Amino acid sequence: MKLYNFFRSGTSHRLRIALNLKGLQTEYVAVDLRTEQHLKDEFKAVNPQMLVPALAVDGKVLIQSPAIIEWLEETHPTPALLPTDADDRAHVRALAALVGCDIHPVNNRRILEYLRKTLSADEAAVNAWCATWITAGFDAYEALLAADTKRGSFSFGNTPTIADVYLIPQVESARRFKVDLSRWPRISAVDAACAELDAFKNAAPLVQPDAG
Ligand SMILES: N[C@@H](CCC(=O)N[C@@H](CS)C(=O)NCC(=O)O)C(=O)O
Repeated sequence: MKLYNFFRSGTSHRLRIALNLKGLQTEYVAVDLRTEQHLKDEFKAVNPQMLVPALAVDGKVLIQSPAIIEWLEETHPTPALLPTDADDRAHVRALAALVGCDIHPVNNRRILEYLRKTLSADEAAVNAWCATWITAGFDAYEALLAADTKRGSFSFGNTPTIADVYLIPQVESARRFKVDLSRWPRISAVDAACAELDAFKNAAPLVQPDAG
C-alpha cells in the first residue's frame, strides 16, 4: 500500500493513526502542501480532488479519509475501532464527524488561503478564525465526553476508537493555532492517554520523514 500524505495534514495524520492501530505498513509518499505539489498534474492523476491523503492499494486509489478509515475497519476488523452496539457505534461516529465534518473542513489550508489572499485576512485574523471553530467543536466534544458515564481513558471506553483517530490530529492542529487546551480537561486527558500508545506516537507529524 502506498500512502500519499503530508506530515502536517490532519486528515493524513488521522489515517496514519488508523493504519498503525490496525498494524498495517505502507510506503510513505510525501506530497508537500507548502510547495503545492498536490495541485500539480502528477498528484491530480492520483486524486482528482487534489487533497491528501490517498491510499493506493491493489491497483486502486482510495480517497477521502472517512471512506478509507471505514474501508480499513471492514477489511481489517481487528482490532476494532468501532464498538459492537449500534447505539455506541452511532455515538463514536458522531464524535468523529464532529471533528471531521464540522471542525477540520473550515480550517483547511485552501480555506485559510482564501481568507488570506481573497479576503486579505492577516495571521491574527486567520488564527482567530481557526480558534473560533475549534472552540465551538471542542466545547461540544467535551460536553459529550462529560455526559458519557461509561467512558474510560479514551473518547469512548477503554480502547482507542475512530473518535480518537479524528480527535488527536485536531488537538495537534489546535496547538499549532495556539488554542489554549486547558479549557477542555477531558479532551486533554484523552490526548494524554493516546500519547502513551505507539500507534499514536508513530503517526505524529514531527516524526514523519517529510517533517521539517
Ligand atoms: N474530506 C477530505 C479532506 C482532505 C483534506 O482536506 N486534506 C487537506 C490536508 S488536511 C488538503 O489536502 N488540503 C489541501 C488544500 O487545502 O489546498 C478527507 O478527509 O480526506
